[in-house]
Amino acid sequence: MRYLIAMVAFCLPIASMAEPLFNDGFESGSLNNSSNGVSYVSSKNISVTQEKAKDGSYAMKFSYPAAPLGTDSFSEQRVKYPQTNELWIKYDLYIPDNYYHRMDGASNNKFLAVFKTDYRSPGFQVNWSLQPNGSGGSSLSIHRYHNGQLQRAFEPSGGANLITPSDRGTWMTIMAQIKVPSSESANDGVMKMWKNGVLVCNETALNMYGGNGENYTDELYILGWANSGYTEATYFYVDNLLINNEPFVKPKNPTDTGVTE
Ligand SMILES: [Ca+2]
Repeated sequence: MRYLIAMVAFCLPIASMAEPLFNDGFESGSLNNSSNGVSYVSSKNISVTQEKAKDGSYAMKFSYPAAPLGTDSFSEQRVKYPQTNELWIKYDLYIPDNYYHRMDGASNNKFLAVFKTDYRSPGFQVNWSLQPNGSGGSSLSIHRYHNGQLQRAFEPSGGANLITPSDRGTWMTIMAQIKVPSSESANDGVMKMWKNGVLVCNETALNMYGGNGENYTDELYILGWANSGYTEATYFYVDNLLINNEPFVKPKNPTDTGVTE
């Protein structure tokens, strides 16, 4: 009997692949891809290029022009999607071989923002930012609003070394889960992030209520404003962008996290 159970378990699929709402490897050579109500809506210093790709021939390029000390740089891609309380995003990110996060006054740089369209307050709005670590690399920090009030930013446990010298000139896989809190008084908002399958942010008790009628998300942007600016022109690439409103791999039972990396 035990043997039979083992055989049955062996034959069952470990996990079923959920077809995501959106899956773009940029092989069309453009940002015209759209599916299930997900599409690109605003680009700043963005192109689709064959200069680098994680897979295939094309990837999305983020171009930050060189900026003298005291000035900022900007490159950002926005994506809109149907209104949801929970968002999953996954992408491969190429860290430039000349990546150097300088300290220059306000030096926090946007990394990934998730919000309710029109990016105002009140309205659901959270982001992960990068803080300079003093040696050219970057740590993570969490920013969020609760009912229109900006909350104290902090570094999540595990987020100290998101980008290190050894990441320069390499691809990393970023995955994130964002879940809005269930009510104004509930501290159950979720912001999780994985780098190469390792949790670098595991916040599951956040107050980040969007406001009455505003407690959902329907837009995000990747990278964005760099308050530090970059001394040299700095180019990131993104490939294999996946967006969904549930885990990318459905768990085989409710106790699994749905994360198999
Ligand atoms: Ca590609």
